[in-house]
Amino acid sequence: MHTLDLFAGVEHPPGLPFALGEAAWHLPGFALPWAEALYPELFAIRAQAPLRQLSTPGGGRMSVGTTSCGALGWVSDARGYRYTAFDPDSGRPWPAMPAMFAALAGNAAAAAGYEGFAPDTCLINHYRPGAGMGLHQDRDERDLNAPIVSVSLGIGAVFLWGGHQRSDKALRIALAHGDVVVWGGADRLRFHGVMPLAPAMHPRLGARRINLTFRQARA
Ligand code: MD3
Ligand code: FE
Repeated sequence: MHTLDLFAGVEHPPGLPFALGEAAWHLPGFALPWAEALYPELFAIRAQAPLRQLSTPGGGRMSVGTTSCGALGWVSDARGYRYTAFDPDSGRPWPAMPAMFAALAGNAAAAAGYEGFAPDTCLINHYRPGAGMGLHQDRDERDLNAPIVSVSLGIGAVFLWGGHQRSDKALRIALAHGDVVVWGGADRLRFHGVMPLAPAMHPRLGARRINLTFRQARA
């Protein structure tokens, strides 16, 4: 499979890709060779653009802490969901996307059959035990043909993989540290979510799960 130029010689870890749908792939362990290199980048991003618990248009508050890197960042408030070029908390541009992040996302997309994936944003979701994400669609991006790449780090989660109606029954998929999910095409607008996390410990990240969601928001 694919090796990253920045990590020449690092083989793809074991784990066969699973098709979740006609255009969606679960790549178990794909990000494991990158994980150690991602931590300091994550630390630097959080220092420039601290995690925050966003308000939702419905009047609630996300249980997940979020921040972004890249040309754009995803934000939510009482007015709705959108991408911005500036972090509303600081007024500064979002931290640049580390080359390592873009390379991991591009390699994972290519492994799932999507060549030329060039994300302009990476949403960083930070879960503590008890945090979760209700069923929703990702539809704030301009080009809904571009795929999305999701990287899971830290403690495990149960991912809800739904259909095209909110009421469709959702499959439950265990996502572990290092797992990558890539989806596009006919699966791009599926409802999905994350069950509230059970208490657990990860040797490197402690009692937290970090999900990196790479998107082409404006491209
Ligand atoms: C959608 N984040 O931030 S993306 C989000 O784990 C979000 O933090 C989740 O959903 C998280 O909007 C997971 C993972 C994902 C995986 C497969 C999908 C989303 C999917 C398949 C179809 C549609
Ligand atoms: Fe989503």
